[in-house]
Amino acid sequence: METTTLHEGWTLRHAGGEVPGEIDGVVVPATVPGSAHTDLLEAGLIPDPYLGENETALAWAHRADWVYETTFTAEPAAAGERVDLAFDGLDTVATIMLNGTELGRTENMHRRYRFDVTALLAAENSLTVHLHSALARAEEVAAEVGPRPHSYPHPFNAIRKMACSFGWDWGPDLQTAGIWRPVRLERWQTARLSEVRPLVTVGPDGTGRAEVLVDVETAAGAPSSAVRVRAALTAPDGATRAADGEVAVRDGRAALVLDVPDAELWWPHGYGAQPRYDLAVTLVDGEQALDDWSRKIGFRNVVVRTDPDEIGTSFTIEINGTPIFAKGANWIPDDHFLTRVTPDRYARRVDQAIAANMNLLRIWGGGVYEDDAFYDACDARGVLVWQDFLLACAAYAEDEPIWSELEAEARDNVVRLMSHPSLAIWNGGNENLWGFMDWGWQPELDGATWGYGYYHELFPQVLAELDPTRAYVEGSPTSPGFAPWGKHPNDPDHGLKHEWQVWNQVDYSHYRDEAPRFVSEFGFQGPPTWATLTRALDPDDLHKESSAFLLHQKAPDGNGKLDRGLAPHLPVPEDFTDWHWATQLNQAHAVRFALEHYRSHWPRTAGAIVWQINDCWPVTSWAAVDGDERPKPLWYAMRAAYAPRILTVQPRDGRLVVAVVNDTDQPWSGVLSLSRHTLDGAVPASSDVTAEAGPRSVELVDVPADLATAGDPAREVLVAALGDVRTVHLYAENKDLALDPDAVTATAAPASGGYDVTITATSLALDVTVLADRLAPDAVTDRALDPLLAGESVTVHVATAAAPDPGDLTGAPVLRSSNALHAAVGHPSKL
Ligand code: BMA
Repeated sequence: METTTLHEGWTLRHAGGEVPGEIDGVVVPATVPGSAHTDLLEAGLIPDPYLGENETALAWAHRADWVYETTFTAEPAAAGERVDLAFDGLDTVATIMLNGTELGRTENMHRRYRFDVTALLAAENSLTVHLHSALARAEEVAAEVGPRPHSYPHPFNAIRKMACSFGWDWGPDLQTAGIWRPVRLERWQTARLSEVRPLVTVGPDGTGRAEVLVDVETAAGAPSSAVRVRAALTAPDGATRAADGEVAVRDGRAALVLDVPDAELWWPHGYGAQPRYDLAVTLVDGEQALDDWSRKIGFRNVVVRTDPDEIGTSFTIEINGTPIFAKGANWIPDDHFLTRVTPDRYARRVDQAIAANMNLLRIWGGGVYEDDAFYDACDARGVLVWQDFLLACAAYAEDEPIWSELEAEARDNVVRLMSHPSLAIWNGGNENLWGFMDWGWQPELDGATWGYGYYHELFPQVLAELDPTRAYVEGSPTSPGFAPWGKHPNDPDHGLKHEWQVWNQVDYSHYRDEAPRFVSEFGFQGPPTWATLTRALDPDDLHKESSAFLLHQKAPDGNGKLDRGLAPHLPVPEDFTDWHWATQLNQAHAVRFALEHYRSHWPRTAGAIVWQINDCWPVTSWAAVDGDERPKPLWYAMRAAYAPRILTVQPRDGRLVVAVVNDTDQPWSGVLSLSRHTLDGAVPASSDVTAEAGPRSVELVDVPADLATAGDPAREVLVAALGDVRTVHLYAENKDLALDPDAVTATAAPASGGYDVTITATSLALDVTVLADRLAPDAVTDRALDPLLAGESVTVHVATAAAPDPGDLTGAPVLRSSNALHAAVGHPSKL
């Protein structure tokens, strides 16, 4: 097999649809892989779609058609040689022409395509890809098959293009068009490996088993009897041969089994290491190698336990027989312009997940099946991947052309991704079962298909046939055994729950109303970091009612929900700078509140997947890491709440308890010290109790009566400490505390790679944070949201290559705490 990428010499030309004068008939150099938007941006013909109100100004692009064109030289096919033109991704409605002959038409960005061009290839070749408006095609298909209910204005459910291309409650309405994944020529003789499927499991005795199933495509007329498949596994040390084998290809297929006694097992982060074996597969004809394929695999078993119990039905992920508390976040495309997401960018995001103590990312169904680089990053670091099939927040027609596209896409991606040990769960889609039950679709559907056939039949059949080693769930949320008009898909006692009452309707304290079995979505909004916000908005637009700010706040009544969510908990400031900090902080508090509650209910609650880890542009959203890759205060709160060992004070059955949450393999025992502290450091009551939480378990320790309530809830906090883990529990809402607005003093000095800011509290200070990105856009701190008791200090390291004035790191608006918000509004106790 000889491969030549075709990424050079491309141009982009406008080919239809009403566009502004400067775009009409334009021809610009094009980047492949890429998109029309990024090419036009590069050519200086459109403004940056992510800034100000440019998104609105670019709405014309929804209906534009484009032509990508290149020429290339090639050797015409030799006798017996086959030449294929392979596209890994076309976005979306494409007509492909080689030397004036139409090769095919496509309308699914989630599939790979391959065309036999043996007879067409010449010395000089011209390749064109005509891209038609995906929105126009979606509208056409919707009219043909009959409209189906969907969220948001455009019928994204009628076309196999990333749903959030059409706008979402955190994403811009910019429909890209382009050749979004690599394109190449492949020349081969006799035969090639068309599909390699490793089924990787672990036997009861610890033997690792890789069953390698191979499909071979044979060039027309070529004999296949001498063609054989060899497979070899190299141990994680990179040198030792772990197993090998060789078999003949019969009827285009070959299967062999590689057994590795006492295999080193792959584990999620926090449970063990991530050893990976190199699997190399070679197709040979006698001694001549025809084609090869290699991937890193990992030995592990994945099961999701959905067992009836006295509460309802569990949903617990087990890896290698060990039940896991899933500490997760939902993943959306990391840049709306997908081709900007490099392997390094994926790695940075997955590193942030690991650094925040996560062990799972869920790829949400309105996005894409990501590049292999994403799953590689998760394989190497031990992040379990839960992959949605790409259907979200809509009813999907089960008619043609949609059914066949979904089947082809499912087959293609199940096979493409199955070598990755991190891939644990396939899921039918996002909120489509729930939408059918509760979102008023049924009168509109009037008996028409809505997608159940995909979730209940097609996807499980495809997985049973191609990759039965992963868990499958019909939808998120769902209750195991869900059937339309049967069990409600969002029942907290059965299977998966999306908790969206909080944020949309009720205060975050209501997270405690339920102890769901597994929460696969919940979250709370906050604005992006200041550096990201100010990159996107002009200074004049830096207030929450500006039309530019509101274009970057897509949630219905988003600001209203932010303000209503803030008022019960923190002082509500008028000034925008203070409001920005307060709403970021409230986001962090809300999610931490939920996570500590959920973790305290392990093993009843067996997972939490925060909506959402990342953003795809600068926007106010639920994300922990904003669109410019900067961690928001929420990220630090998640890191704390997902720490292997936490203490959290919770009401439980009318008592106050300390939940000693131990997500490690060692028991966690010792003297749990409990004390009431006044704001200025006196300790009116304290008590020591013995605590012992077994491995991977939670112990609830009653708080003695004289510590369960405060003498003065506005002036005291409860401090619980076990070993080096401590938590500070408030007896009253933060807004009702008599916090001293001037409780902290700080000094800053240059330190390796940046600055150290040492902050000291004269009386209780909460949520001490250095918002260093306000001074230097590259600045990141190693900690945030620290509580300091009277007299305590903390040193925050600010990593930056810039040289801000150290004095600016020691005061507002950079050095922040929740005390500062009391200063901003003037606390009642001070009036
Ligand atoms: C759920 C998700 C997303 C959405 C989020 C926030 O519906 O599945 O569709 O962005 O809530 O509203």
